[in-house]
Amino acid sequence: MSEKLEITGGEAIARMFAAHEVGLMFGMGGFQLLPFYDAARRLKLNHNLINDERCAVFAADAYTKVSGRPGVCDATLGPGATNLVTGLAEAYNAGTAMVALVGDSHRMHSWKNMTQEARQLEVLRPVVKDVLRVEKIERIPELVRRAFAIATSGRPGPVVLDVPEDIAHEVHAFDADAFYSSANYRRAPALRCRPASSDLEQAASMLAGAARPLMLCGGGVHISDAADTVQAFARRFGIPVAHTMSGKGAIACSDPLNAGLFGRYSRIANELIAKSDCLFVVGCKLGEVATRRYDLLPAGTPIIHLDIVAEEFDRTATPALRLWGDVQATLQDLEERIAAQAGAPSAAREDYRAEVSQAMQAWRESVQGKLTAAETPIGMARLMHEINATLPEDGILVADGGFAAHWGGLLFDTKRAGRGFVPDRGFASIGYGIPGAIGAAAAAPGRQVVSLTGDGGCNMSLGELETAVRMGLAFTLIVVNNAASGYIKALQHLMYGSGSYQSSDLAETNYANVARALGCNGIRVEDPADIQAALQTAYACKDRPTILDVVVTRDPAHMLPGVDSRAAKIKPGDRIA
Ligand SMILES: Cc1ncc(C[n+]2csc(CCOP(=O)(O)OP(=O)(O)O)c2C)c(N)n1
Ligand SMILES: [Mg+2]
Repeated sequence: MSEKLEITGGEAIARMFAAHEVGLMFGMGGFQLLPFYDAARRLKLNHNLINDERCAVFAADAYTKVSGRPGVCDATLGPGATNLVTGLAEAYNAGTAMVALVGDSHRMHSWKNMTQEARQLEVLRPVVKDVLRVEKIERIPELVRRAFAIATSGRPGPVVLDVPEDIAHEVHAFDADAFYSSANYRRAPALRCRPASSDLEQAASMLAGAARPLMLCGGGVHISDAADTVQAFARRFGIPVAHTMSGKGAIACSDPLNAGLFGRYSRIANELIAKSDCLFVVGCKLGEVATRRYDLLPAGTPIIHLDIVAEEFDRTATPALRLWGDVQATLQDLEERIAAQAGAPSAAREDYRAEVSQAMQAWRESVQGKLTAAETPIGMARLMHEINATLPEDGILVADGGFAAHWGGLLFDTKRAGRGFVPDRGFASIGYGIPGAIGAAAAAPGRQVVSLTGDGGCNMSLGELETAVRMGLAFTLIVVNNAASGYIKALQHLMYGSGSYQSSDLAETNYANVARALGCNGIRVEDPADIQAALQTAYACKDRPTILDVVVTRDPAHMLPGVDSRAAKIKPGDRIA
């Protein structure tokens, strides 16, 4: 008979988290989960107080995206639980593996106006992959294992583990050997599946026979940890790679086969899509931004769609062929089949490859003036150019949900394959920049983490700078200071005309001063010639965040990376406003 452990439900949860080798946890306590917190202290788990539960989820989301390990966060019942909603919706839509522990009311008193009580599971249910409620204390090991299994399998996602107060506080004699985990479920993806053999054969012949194939990569490439595979595949067969914001890094942006961002904003990719004779959509849901409101993919061009979720097929485009499988496993199989059918057809595409890298070169030359502009206020293109010039190969750029992500998606250049760009495109909430930087920096000690946020997004999560200081995390937060809810102001400018702005101005704020008051370094940058030195100072700091308050244009006619297709027609030359 196995040894018995007489412990609380809260401690059993903590022991199961330890068994899953969870790294960092973020949360805010309440009475219900106190036994879990006490066990986390005694077991020396890396648990950190966050100031807003939404930010706990954002931090866990970035942690997962950078580390590949499922993020863990927790909240108390009621307002703690409901504060999780926006973050969980992000993780759900983005396919981020995560377990969210949530306290709930004592079952002896539920629905008697218990303090903070709400129908929280009904609120959380639509924004998570699954909700597991613990009704029997002895089932804690089984249900925590189940939570990690669901979170890391198929398309990964967040799972809520709901624990009533009486379960968390009760003591039970557990079998000591109940506290184990399966190695598969400690990382995502837990398992890899492949399309049918006949579908792989057909895909191989379609790709081998195409003169101008083009890969359109989404965030699924990174969820599958498949960037190196995509890059090797593209190089072997001479297939250019365009990407969404989440898919940036599917291939190094510096690679000659990189065609850059496609969709609402694009360098050369949208033109390549128009001329392609076979589009290979890889781990991409083909949503609104990727398809420029569903008008980007030409009706007659055959599409091969590869995704782990079969329900994504035929949602916004009708593929000629559906490949239902994991990106990494499928590309590996496909590589063998194409090679077997056609040898290495990359030589036949020499002209096509040269055309793509020449088009990218021509694009660079056409925007060179913007990239190196000495104007003040500072141009966004110049700022992005300086980030590209200074961030090391293994650096990470986090981007907030506003147009920071669009500018970053369009102009940031990763120097190697992999998730070097971490935007929150699942839900595109503003307020991700600071908690995203916390999660990324905690997941990647020793790597430079830069986060690009608007002033509005910064205001939303400012309290988490205290969290970062307390944790001793070093990252660079660039506040794009335009004293405005800029994206909104720019759209108002486009749609209603100059001067027709409503509720889109922010107060002039010096974020360098704000940062210093919170114990961070703060540097205000008004002259583009000072950006590099400020970035180097920030990179050199190893024990706290450095905030660069970068003063950019207040002119709403010049805020967007291009003309937003929802508000006006895109004209040639509009790519960088
Ligand atoms: C939670 C949330 N509310 C509203 C929006 C709509 N929105 C998109 S961009 C934007 C402007 C945000 O301002 P700021 O963070 O300063 O970025 P800027 O566009 O000025 O660079 C807003 C409000 C959103 N994305 N998320
Ligand atoms: Mg702003």
